[in-house]
Amino acid sequence: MSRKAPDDDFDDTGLRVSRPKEWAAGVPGVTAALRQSYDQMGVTRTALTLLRVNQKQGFDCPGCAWPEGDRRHVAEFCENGAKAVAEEATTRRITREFFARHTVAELAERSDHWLGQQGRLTEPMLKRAGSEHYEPVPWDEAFRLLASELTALDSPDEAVFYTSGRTSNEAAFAYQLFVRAFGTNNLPDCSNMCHESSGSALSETIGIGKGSVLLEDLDRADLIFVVGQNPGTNHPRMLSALEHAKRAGTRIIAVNPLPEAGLMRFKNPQRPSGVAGRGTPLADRFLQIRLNGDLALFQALNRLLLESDAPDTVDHEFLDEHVHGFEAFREHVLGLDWDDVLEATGLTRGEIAAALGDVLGAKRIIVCWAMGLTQHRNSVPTIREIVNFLLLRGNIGRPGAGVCPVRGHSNVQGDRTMGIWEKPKPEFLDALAAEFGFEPPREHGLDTVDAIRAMRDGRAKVFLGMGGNFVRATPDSAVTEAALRSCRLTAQVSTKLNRSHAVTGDTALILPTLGRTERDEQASGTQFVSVEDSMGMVHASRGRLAPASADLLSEVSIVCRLAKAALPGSGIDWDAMERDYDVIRDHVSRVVPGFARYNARVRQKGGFTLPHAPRDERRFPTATGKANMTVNELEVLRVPEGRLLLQTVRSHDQYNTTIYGLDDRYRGIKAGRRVVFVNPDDLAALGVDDGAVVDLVSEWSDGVERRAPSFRVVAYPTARGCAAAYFPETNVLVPLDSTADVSNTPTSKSVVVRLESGSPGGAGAV
Ligand SMILES: Nc1nc2c(c(=O)[nH]1)N[C@H]1C(S)=C(S)[C@@H](COP(=O)(O)OP(=O)(O)OC[C@H]3O[C@@H](n4cnc5c(=O)[nH]c(N)nc54)[C@H](O)[C@@H]3O)O[C@H]1N2
Ligand SMILES: Nc1nc2c(c(=O)[nH]1)N[C@H]1C(S)=C(S)[C@@H](COP(=O)(O)OP(=O)(O)OC[C@H]3O[C@@H](n4cnc5c(=O)[nH]c(N)nc54)[C@H](O)[C@@H]3O)O[C@H]1N2
Ligand SMILES: [Mo]
Repeated sequence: MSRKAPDDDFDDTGLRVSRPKEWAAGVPGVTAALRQSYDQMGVTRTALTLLRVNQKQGFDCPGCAWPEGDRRHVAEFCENGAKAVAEEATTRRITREFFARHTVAELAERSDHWLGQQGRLTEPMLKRAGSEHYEPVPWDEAFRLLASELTALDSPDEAVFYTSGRTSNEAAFAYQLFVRAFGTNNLPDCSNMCHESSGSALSETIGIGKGSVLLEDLDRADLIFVVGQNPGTNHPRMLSALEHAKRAGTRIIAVNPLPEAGLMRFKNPQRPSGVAGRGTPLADRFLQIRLNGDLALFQALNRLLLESDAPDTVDHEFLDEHVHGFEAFREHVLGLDWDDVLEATGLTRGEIAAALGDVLGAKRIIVCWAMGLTQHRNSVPTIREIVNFLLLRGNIGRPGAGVCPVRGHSNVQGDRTMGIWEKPKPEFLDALAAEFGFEPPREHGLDTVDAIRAMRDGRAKVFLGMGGNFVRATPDSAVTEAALRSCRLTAQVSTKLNRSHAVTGDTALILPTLGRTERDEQASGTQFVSVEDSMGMVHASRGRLAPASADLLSEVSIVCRLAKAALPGSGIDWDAMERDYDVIRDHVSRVVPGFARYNARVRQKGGFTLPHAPRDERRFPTATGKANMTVNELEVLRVPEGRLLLQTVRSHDQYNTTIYGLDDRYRGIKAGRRVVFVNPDDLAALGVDDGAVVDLVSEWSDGVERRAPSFRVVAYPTARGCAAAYFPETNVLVPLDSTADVSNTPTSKSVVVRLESGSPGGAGAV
């Protein structure tokens, strides 16, 4: 099944490949960001806007969820944060004439890059059933239409309410309240594709699905593992924190199939030495692991720790007092097969022994991770094994130690805290019921993968997206697109145009909204919103720019007005919430634990930190009342002869499905995205030349052929047997049913592929 990909994705006539970089940031980083910002917003607006990023009276950077801490520089932004801001604060506009010029079908043929470059959406638009164009629609009519489609459903469970992680706490709380008052828990979110595996593993083992370290802990750690993460591109401000920690004496081990530039050396653009010198080497040790090898690595370290006769390798006092399941874990790990470990990791015993040396020399250890760990079938067991590793030496619940899942979207963690979750806890629903006087649905709702299945099978008929780009972020693009197209109505609350506006149900709505950078005026005055970062810090975000158009509504307004139209008798005062966001925060303070006096505390300098029982008091609110050690079976992921294990990653010039540009500077790619990185020895073994053009064909047990045509092969120092290519172009290769055990996250980092020679249609294995 070959699918024509959108036009200029294929236009890689200018594609140039050069040697990958060995360091990140520094002057090229800053100039690249400023060039992009000038292009999008002009010089004055650039200066005014970037000076407000992450400042105490400014707005929260929409780039990532890394915390700000107290070390804010005058210009606390990074290259990629600046690009995210420029993308939103652009002066380009999409008007009704644009939609009159382009049919919806034509927009569906355009690339993600082209769609994003058209500018900000400016007024609500409607595509009527049978029509080929979007046309302007007044807000009231849009809400009436959406409300009437929702209330006409046979059951509230036939509607799907998606959320992406840029939504503020205030909007998220109001949104989930509306959805539950409407009568369903169908609240899938981007987290289902992102850190769901972390949440699942951590809730079971330590009793809370969030990381247990604060920024200052990084400086206190003796050893930090950075596993399955590319911070140079995706969390650049984390590099400053790592550099700071290194100067305080911390060692760093990077675990990754790719020698990512940011993990190797860092030139801090905010210090003179970073501009001129060679920068700071970051990783003291680089373990070039095979994709999916991390469970084996940490299990091997655990076995070596248990067998070591060095003094105090295991913290028995901590285990006795706080941990359940040590004996079963011990027995299992001692039976670990070394051949399996070496095959799964691709590492030597010597490399693992050397890492053990670092571990034994460290009293305090932090493990950081991101998508390299969460998007595999065995992600939950892998993260559970990391928890075992930390518990063994008492490394949770004391300074300088702990788990650090590094979140993606800037408020993805806050959205969950506010109740955006298809599996809400009974205590949360009880509190909601008490506060608002209605009985919320108790049955769990659909997550992202199950929502696609439900739409595909006709069990869900209306889709509303609160931000994000559902069609493009999800796996199995052909299946997902068909699922969306079979809906009666699809509606998107968005700042920018994307493919989810072009792959629609019979009727479609675009509901344009304010971004983080913009002033939010309501009847009671100028509003601010709040967000929670990756480390559980909550703080205010104030937009200052004039809105991109006078006809935009805030996300809160959109939710409240829709709720009024759809639920006229709900008895909930939506007007009060819209008028003054303090009213929403007062509700939150009574419903969500940790938010007492929300309005007062969010106005304090720097905001406030949410409680975290394991971190604050070594208390583990799990089913056993203790931290749980677990038994995790190691199953080596064996790839058939002649096949490679493909991971789908981000380039340096994209934000998820938003493509800023066609370069991936650190990996040496210019002016093209259809590239596949393969180890030169694998190319030799497969008989494929560097620079050849191949189709990527994924192999999965359902026998369906999934093909991504025309990728240029780039010989690259990735681990043997592994390949990498960019998403979303490769989402077509990820089978919908290939998901992580327990968390149901698509396995975007382990897709078995073969390379076939030739371009679209491809012929013959090479
Ligand atoms: N500029 C920018 N910033 C972003 C984003 C963006 O797109 N652009 N996206 C945001 C979001 S939503 C998220 S979730 C984060 C994502 O942040 P990352 O997780 O850093 O993003 P990926 O590009 O998916 O990179 C995955 C990394 O894990 C490695 N890896 C893959 N598989 C394995 C494995 O099996 N084992 C190990 N040890 N390593 C592995 C890859 O080589 C790569 O370095 O970034 C956030 N920040
Ligand atoms: N193959 C593969 N697939 C993946 C991944 C992968 O690594 N590999 N990563 C997964 C991950 S980690 C994630 S988080 C998901 C991301 O999935 P999503 O969050 O759904 O996707 P984004 O690309 O971040 O969404 C971009 C759109 O959000 C809208 N937007 C931006 N800012 C705002 C705002 O302030 N308000 C509103 N209402 N809209 C806004 C814009 O219209 C923009 O086009 O993708 C997942 N998909
Ligand atoms: Mo993410």
